This record gives sequence, structure tokens and C-alpha cells, in this order.
Amino acid sequence: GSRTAPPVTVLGVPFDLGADRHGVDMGPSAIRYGGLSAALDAAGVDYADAGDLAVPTLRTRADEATDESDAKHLDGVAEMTETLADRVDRALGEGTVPLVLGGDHSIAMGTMRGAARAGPLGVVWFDAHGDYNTPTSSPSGNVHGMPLAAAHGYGDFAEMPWATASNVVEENTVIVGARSLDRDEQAVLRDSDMSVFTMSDIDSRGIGPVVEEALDIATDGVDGVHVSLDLDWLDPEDAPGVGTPVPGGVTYREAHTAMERVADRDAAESALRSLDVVEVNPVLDTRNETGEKAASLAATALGKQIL
Ligand code: EXY
Ligand code: MN
Ligand code: MN
Ligand code: MN
Repeated sequence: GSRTAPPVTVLGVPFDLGADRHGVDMGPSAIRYGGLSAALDAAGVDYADAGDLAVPTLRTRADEATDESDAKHLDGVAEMTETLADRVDRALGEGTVPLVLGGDHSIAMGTMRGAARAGPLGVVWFDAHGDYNTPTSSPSGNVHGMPLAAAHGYGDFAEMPWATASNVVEENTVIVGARSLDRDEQAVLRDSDMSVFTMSDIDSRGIGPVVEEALDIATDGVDGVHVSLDLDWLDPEDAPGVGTPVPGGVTYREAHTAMERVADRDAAESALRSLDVVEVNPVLDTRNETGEKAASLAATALGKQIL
């Protein structure tokens, strides 16, 4: 079959203050250079590239610690979140689906905050990590390990209204492929109403059924879902260009299947409100392999059925 999908607005967010590794700010360039426009064309996606947002980066900041929090660069994260949320809000208001290119995963705070303004929002989080730390629980202080907790206003984030995404609830939040959870994250996720599918679930049930169930949960009672694709979800053999690689991840083929299921669900229910593709770091990559895969996976998630 065929369908008429809304056009896509591509937004680059060259932001690295949420991670400790220089280079992830070049993620948007790596994904574009990795063939994003050709992949979107081939997938039949109507899109406009709005360029990169102006955000603070490690290179443009003079000193390391400019705020008093246990979380690094929280003031810079706040500035990025505000800028991106407004831009995502505008893209949605224009009837487009924002495709947000990171940047480290803290940018999802801005995408979700903006996307949730349009109404209740489900979230599917494809990641090796839970990203559910708080400034108090974080072992690293890096905000890219916190965006999901921030969106929910969990823990310290209850006092940071700028960081939260209203309309994002635990019941519609699903993490897929987690294999590196800190002790506090494990406890919080176990006691919450969020759903977590581990690599073990994927190994025993297969990627297709797991993603179908994840989408069922995320879309239950809401009319839009945010999909957040962290390239470290993939095995480092397939996606070496990431700052926090964890062995034992999904194959490129499995990731592709997952994005096809996202596209199929969108074709059936117009489920996809926003998508971000994050953590691509070309400095750590092998001949931009990870940037190319990120481009292809994004196009697959947004693509039309061609047969
Ligand atoms: N859980 C660790 C931390 O909070 O420092 C590692 C987080 C890595 C986050 C990545 C990108 O998804
Ligand atoms: Mn720093
Ligand atoms: Mn992440
Ligand atoms: Mn991750």
C-alpha cells in the first residue's frame, strides 16, 4: 500500500555538553554526510533541512564548571532544551514531523519537552542505557545519562520545571534493549510503571515482537509517540562511533527491523510525532560507518512503504 505521510523537518543539534567526549557535537554533520538526504529521498520522504540550532558547546565555553550542580553544564543544557523545545513546537505547528539529529542524548529533553506540548506523548527509548539518572544518583555527572528522568520530573528534576515534559507518563514510556543500568536506575525502573525490554527479551522473543509490544504500550491512550534512537543501542561492532559503547547490542539488521516497525505503525496510526537520532561521534567512528547507519535508520523510520 501507500500513504501520505506528513513532511519532515530535519533539525541538527550540535550539542556535546551532556557528555564527556568531544566530537559528538559533529554528529549532525556526520549523519548528513553519511547520506541522510539520499536516504530520505530513496524512502520517499518529503523533507526540509532547517540546518543546525545555535547551542553552546564544549568548544565555545571557557570553563568546565559554571554551575553549582552535581550535573555538569546544567545551565548549558537548560539553554539548549529551551531552544530546541521551541523549535520542535514550531515544526509540529507547521504540520511536520521533527527529525532531530544529535548531539548527545541530553537533546532528547528538548525534543520531548517540545513534542509533549502538542498533547500526551508516548516514548520509545532504544538505548543500551536507561538514561534515568539524576544529578544525585549519576555516577558521572553527565546529563546524557539523565534525559528520561528529566522528562518525567523524577527526583531532583521535580525542582527543575524547565527540564520536564508535561504529558509524558510512566505508563506510556518504554525502554528497549537496555543492558547497562546503574544500581539506582535498576531500582527506580523496577518500582516504576515504565516498561523495560532488555537484550534478553530481544534474544528470546525476537526484535519484531518486542518492538510491536513496545509500540502498543507507548501508544496506548495517546495519539503520538516520540522515538529516541541512541546509536549505542547497536552493538559496537556495528556502530563504533559512540562515546559510551556497551558490548552485546542489537545488530544493524535488528535495528533496521525495529525502525521498519516504527514506520509500519506510523502508516497505520500516524503514531510518530518526533524522532531523534543521537550519540553519533565521528571522532570515534570508523570511516563514518555509524553516521551512515544513523542516516539509513532515520530514513527507514520515516519512510513510506514502497511496495
Ligand atoms: N549510566 C551512565 C551515566 O549515567 O553516567 C552512562 C550513561 C550513558 C548515557 C548514554 C548515551 O545513553
Ligand atoms: Mn565538562
Ligand atoms: Mn542514551
Ligand atoms: Mn546510550
